Amino acid sequence: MDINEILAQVDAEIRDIGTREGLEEFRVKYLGRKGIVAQLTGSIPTLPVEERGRFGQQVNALKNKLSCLIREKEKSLADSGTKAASGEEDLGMPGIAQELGHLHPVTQIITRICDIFMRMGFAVVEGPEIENEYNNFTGLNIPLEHPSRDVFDTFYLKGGEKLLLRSHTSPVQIRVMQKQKPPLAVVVPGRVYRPDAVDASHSFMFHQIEGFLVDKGIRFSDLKGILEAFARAVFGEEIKMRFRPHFFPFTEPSAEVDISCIICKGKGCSVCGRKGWLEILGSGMIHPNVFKHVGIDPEVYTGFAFGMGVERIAMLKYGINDIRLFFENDLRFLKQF
Ligand code: 2U9
Repeated sequence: MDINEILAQVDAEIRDIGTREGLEEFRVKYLGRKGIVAQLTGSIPTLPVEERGRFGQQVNALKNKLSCLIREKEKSLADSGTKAASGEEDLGMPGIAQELGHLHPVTQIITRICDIFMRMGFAVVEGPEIENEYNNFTGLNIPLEHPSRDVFDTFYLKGGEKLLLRSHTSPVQIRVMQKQKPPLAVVVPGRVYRPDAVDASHSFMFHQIEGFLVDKGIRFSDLKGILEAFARAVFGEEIKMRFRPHFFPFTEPSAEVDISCIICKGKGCSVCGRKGWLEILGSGMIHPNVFKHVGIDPEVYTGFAFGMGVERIAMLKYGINDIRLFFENDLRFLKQF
């Protein structure tokens, strides 16, 4: 076996190897116990004495060269394996998917509730969050020194004109009634502001949906029918409803509306505070003074109005116990809707 031929042949042979298994075969062929290098070494004693030294050096050189080639090949095979694993060169790997977002749960509920009322013939109207005192208070039969102003207290803006952040969406109803004459059926979604300390059930900003319907001959029974259809669409056909007398300055008579507890079906549990009922909204017949403020004759027209907190509806529907979750932008919460 000519050692120079072998030296020339190993370069070409190792270049064509593409797998670890192939490299191992190559190693065994040359450096194995019965491999070519072992055979060459074993042939040394058969050579004439004067050739043995030079031949032995050549065998050693071959051995070193093979070890070097094998080490380099091992490294290059490992590198290409890592690249494939990291996706750098694996063209068959799927791309990195862009995560799809979705609407905020409060926006989803607003859309759903507005849809329910639109199907019953209501229009959806929005209005400004910065309001004047007349639209937020006086026009709604909440006079300047009246104690009921406290309930609807809000944040005031600096400046000469008394501007404020609306504490309910009712000013939009005033704006609508000033511009348009009955018959009117409108729902108003939007942000409202109250100077409340933040806790599990209070926030200085939350969302309301208020609605009103004005025409000749509108009665409390119309209010009951519309609200019952609404509550059944949101909470299910099997719920019961009750109207409790209440006071609001802008409606008379007024009522708070409860549904039978969606958890215990009215038997009493920790969610409904053992009462069996959950308060979902406030309502009533629009006060004659409100009609007078907007130039609608209360002797000719009557109407009902209602209002609800959107976060409260969402909390009841989905069993959420802390309003702050809606505003913290924690994706672990938001992704559930
Ligand atoms: C006009 C006339 C009457 C809107 C109404 C309520 C009752 C009510 C609260 C529910 C929970 C607000 O979010 S909440 O704190 N709202 O109870 N709102 S009647 O009555 C109106 C509105 C506009 C012109």
